[in-house]
Amino acid sequence: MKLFHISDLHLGKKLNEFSMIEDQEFILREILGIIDEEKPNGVLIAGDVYDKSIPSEEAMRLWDDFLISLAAMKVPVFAISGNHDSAIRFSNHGKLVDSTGIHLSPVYDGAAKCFTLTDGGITVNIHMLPFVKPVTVRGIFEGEEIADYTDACRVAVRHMDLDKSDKSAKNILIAHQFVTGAVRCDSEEVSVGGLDNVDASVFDDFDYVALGHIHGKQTIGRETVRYSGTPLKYSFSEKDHNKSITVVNVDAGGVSVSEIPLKPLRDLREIRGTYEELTARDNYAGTNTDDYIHAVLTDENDVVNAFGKLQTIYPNLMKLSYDNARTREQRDVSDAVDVENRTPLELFEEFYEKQNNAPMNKEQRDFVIGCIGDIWRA
Ligand SMILES: [Mn+2]
Repeated sequence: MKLFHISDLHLGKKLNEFSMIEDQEFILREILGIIDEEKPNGVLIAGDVYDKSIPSEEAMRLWDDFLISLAAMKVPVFAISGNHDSAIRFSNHGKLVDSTGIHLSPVYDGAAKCFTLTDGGITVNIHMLPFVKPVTVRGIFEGEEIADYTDACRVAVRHMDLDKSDKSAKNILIAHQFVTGAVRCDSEEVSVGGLDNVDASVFDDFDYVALGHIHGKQTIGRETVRYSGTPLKYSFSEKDHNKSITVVNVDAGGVSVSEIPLKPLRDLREIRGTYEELTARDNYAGTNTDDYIHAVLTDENDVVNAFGKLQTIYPNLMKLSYDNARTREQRDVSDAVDVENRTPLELFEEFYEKQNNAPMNKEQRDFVIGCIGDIWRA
């Protein structure tokens, strides 16, 4: 049996004020194409379908189209809500669409939905636990001691219908939590105080844990506790990520994992060099200049209107920064001493050098001398 595991679609997300909707529509079509080719027995979607608890109309349309296509292909879908989703909006019409093979986690009420798939003598139980907070679980199981996220998940798992008597049946959990040890990146929401982590031991009874929440794909402890990561790069900290679908292969021997790479419409990448280098045709010809770009200029002096000029080559330039002596070392620009005994030029030279980590050149020095002369005369 073969299942696809994806998560964190963040439909409707904007990045540096750029709408990603076209990129998201493209990647969902890619995923549908791969599903059509590979014919998995089911698709697990581990939360954060939407970027906002009140999703945009465009985002809702994308999700609707995606589910309709999957239902038409008769591929069962198991999707849970994440911390970015509104559990109630996400599960709207959930019971109604169950019959189409599209299974959406309802608002957590103490019972995790469970479905059984069988194929070629393999039985898999799929347990769906939407994103939960301690306060949610505490409100349902009042007698239980729940101090943190680990307790909340442990109690939620203990109340699941987990039949371990049938040794041949495999149990899979879909969850959306921050499991201790996971490596974060910049596009995730960090909870205040960072106390949202869950100990992986809570999931020991599952043969595979399909996780969402962390945006870089990774396994935690064992190969079968895994984040699939986002299908697209959602921050420049992910520039070196290779996004993919996680494929969960279940056979009599156990569960193993492989990947199918995903190729985006536009990549998100960093380019680095002097302004002259980045604008030289030889250096950008043959690259996809429509990609989302973070340009790092290494010029020692700021280039006037560099952003606007670079945009004429890289229309989707998102971010511009400098890597030079000034930005590499942030010295303290403290008060000047012995002010009375030094000329205005000397004081300005010291200030300039402290701020830029480099002395003024001849041209700049002459310019300052001119300015000081003008001020003196005025
Ligand atoms: Mn997320």
